Amino acid sequence: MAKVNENYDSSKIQILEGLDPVRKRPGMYIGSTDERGLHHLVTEIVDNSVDEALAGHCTDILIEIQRDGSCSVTDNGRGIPVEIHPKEKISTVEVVLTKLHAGGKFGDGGYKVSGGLHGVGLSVVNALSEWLEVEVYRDGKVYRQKYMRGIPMRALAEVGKSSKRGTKVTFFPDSEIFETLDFQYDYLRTRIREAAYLNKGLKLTLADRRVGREKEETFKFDGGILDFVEYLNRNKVTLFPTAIYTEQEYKDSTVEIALQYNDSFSEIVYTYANNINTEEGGTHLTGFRNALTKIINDFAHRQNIIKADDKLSGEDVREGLTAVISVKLTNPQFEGQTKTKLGNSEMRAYVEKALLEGLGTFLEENPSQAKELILKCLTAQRARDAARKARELTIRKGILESTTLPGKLADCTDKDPANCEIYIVEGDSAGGTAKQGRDRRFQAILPLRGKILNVEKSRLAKVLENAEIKAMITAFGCGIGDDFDASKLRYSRIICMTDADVDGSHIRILILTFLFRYMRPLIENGNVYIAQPPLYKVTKSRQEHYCYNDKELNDKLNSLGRKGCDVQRYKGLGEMNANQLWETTMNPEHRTLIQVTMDDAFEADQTFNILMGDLPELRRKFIEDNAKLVKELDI
Ligand code: 28F
Repeated sequence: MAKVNENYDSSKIQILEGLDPVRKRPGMYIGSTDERGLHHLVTEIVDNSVDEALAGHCTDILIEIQRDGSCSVTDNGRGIPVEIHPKEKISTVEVVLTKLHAGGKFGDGGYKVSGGLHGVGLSVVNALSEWLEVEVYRDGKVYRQKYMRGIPMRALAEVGKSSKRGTKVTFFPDSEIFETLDFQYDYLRTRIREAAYLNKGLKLTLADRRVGREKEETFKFDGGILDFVEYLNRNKVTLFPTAIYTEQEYKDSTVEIALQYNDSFSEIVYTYANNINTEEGGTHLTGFRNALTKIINDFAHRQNIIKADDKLSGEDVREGLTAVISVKLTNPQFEGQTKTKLGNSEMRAYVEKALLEGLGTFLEENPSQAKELILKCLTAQRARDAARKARELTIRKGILESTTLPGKLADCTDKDPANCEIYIVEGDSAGGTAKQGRDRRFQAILPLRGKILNVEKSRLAKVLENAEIKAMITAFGCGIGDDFDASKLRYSRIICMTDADVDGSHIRILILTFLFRYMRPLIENGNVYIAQPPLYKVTKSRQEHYCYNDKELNDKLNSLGRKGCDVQRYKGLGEMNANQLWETTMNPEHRTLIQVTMDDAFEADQTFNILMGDLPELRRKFIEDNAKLVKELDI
């Protein structure tokens, strides 16, 4: 466990400044003021409680979305100290809640944080809340203080007695700052579950207390990231029944690694530093990759499974790998575009040592499984060589560099990608209607005739033989996989337009799986959308009204009065004529598009895997359980 500075006392907090800058430029502190920024407030507070757990003083954290729309976080830690700050002459609680301060709990001075978006602490949340109430349970007493937009209404006061210990913060986000105040249970659920995996044994409970949305779940994983890896692989066929796990301490750092191979062709490696998702990787990831390749090759050579002059590549040893690397250190250096790349050079060696300890021992102690792993890597190497040859010999000459656009594509006249969009339309009839209804200046149409290939279970060479896939690659113009070049993308928006039925959802999932596996930056950059055709048409006295979900239908029927209303339920795009399709689904003035986001990539990955994987009983169950969700799936 990283050594947290135990005798950190309030005088050590270096007061930087008041909270005015936070309200002036909130994006500087929480990234944005949209839904992500709103939820960042919650994760900021939870991070404080997790820090208390890291320090060994907290075992339970409760997160509640209250009926009034406020959010509470309660921990059973030591409770924020209440004594009066020697210099500031206010309680330490008020210092923590009203001053932007440096000196997080990891080490002296250096923020424990990643790029300034993490660990900005309670004061930023306070500044951006219409109101915030803090309760401290400490020394048998209860203390309380209330704030409005970061301004204390009165000094911290003792309000009662209690044998409990800990801190509770309740806040109501400021509608002057945030575009939405509606907390999303599922968004918080993903983050809270992740925190439970990353802090083994820590119990986190999420409860939604809003009327009609009541729900409560508790997350506690005694296996920590070992459980995380097995969860990530839960819908996959794995090489070994349990994940390999190792935890090592070096000086004042902790390294945890969990890994498990599955039979897919993709690699999922999540890395964290002090519980922050280092999406841009860094020295811990480099160390892991170097060591993995070295350990597997050394073992394969020692066992004479591969010739001395032969070498498995990094890609070969990572095919089908699911791994989580979590390091905790006192002075993390975060670099990169979004400050989520770990820069500490010592972590490369620490992770290499930890993996050698963990995986090296496993291979020595389980020779038959080790041999299976080496053979799997050899298969990958051969397949990669075959794909490379195929690509070099034929395909490279073919679609990847071909300039002729697919025949089925009805291109737009504008050639500036920034203005243009392409609709991927299911079926020729809807494709024909879309071609008629569109605005040809900036809207291109690519009808997909057959089912596109399930890329989840196919190697690259096969994927590139599929006509529908080839058409998309050529039409988009940006290449795939390692050849992907976003600057060559011919459209700024790629819009999936499929029927609203389960078939349509399946086609959409196939398209999104292909994009997720072979053109992931399109999703990361927000280029991918899902069109929202209307579900109903309500006609009354020759007036046509379109409704996009059941709630809109009810509201429309109530406002029109149900008498004399004719309601048509759309089964597919083919039931609309060109003008209706334009007005309801393609006209930028009226249409609604869902942007496909990657907030929790591994959720998306899991969903793809359930639907695309080769555990049919699981796919059937998922669709049965989630038919509604699958229909409206917004990855
Ligand atoms: C719901 C959010 O914020 N929990 C927290 C603590 C505990 C201590 C602390 C926090 C040390 C002196 C600066 C207590 N006793 N939950 C939380 N729990 N902050 S925030 O100390 C703050 C620093 O002032 C704490 C001894 N050491 C630390």
